[in-house]
Amino acid sequence: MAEVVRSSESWARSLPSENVQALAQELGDTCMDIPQMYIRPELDVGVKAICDDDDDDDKGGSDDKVPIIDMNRLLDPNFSLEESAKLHSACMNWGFFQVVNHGVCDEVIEKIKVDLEEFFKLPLKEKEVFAPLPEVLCGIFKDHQSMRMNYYPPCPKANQVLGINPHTDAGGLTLLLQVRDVQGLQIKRKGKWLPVEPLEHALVVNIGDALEILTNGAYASVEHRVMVNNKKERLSIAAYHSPSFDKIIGPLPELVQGSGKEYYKTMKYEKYLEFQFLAKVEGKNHMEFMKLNK
Ligand SMILES: O=C(O)CCC(=O)C(=O)O
Repeated sequence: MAEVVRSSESWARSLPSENVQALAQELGDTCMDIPQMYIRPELDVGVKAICDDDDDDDKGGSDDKVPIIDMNRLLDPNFSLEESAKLHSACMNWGFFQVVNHGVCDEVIEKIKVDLEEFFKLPLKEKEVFAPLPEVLCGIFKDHQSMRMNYYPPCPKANQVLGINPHTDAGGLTLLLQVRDVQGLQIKRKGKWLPVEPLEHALVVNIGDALEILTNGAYASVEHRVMVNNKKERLSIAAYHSPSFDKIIGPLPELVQGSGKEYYKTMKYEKYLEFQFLAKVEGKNHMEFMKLNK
């Protein structure tokens, strides 16, 4: 149930919700008549809604925390080996990590957050002006960087709706800024959904399908979804770094050497996106067609 302002393809499929912010305002605090398309009955079973007044009981121990990578340590000769190993392990075993001391100064991060909040306060008509941007941006962003701004309204029936369905990102790397201290992003780990706690000034990074394919499966693109909060609105901004459409993606020969096996097909990224787009959105199922059973 996210309102999404995107600058490129909508591979992280959210529900068709062009003006969910307006809808939420219309429904008011009680949200009694949430349209059926937003209700996910399966969520009622065994999934806890994210409540603003939750205590910390559910946050899990340090084993259940998404790894934090410190760029200062990565660049410091005294610590770089240790931190690189941590990064490598995060990419292999988690597919997600949070980066701190990344070099983007706090003022810039704060400004982005304020701008995003201001943006979502604009009347719908003004926001819509940004809708035709995709084509324009596609031409400009030759290397296929794209951006998406997400708005998740609060919903008292938070255990019945999803902000974004379980999915993986199609591209290489995604960088995400969680605006405000509102938890919502969850990753699938060992069969369970694990929250990615917002960390001040940190950027969340995750591996996309293209990188999993290029690394012959060494690095994993991990299923994630977004829950809405029962009281607070949540905002996020994601920057996707993806191959150009005409680039060929397949296991890199250097990375195949070790196992001697290619675990994924090789094809144009554009073709991959076509398959991905047509596949039924169910977490990571769409990757099956890319796998080679050797
Ligand atoms: O809003 C978030 O935290 C995550 C958004 C997301 O998964 C996406 O844009 O692909």
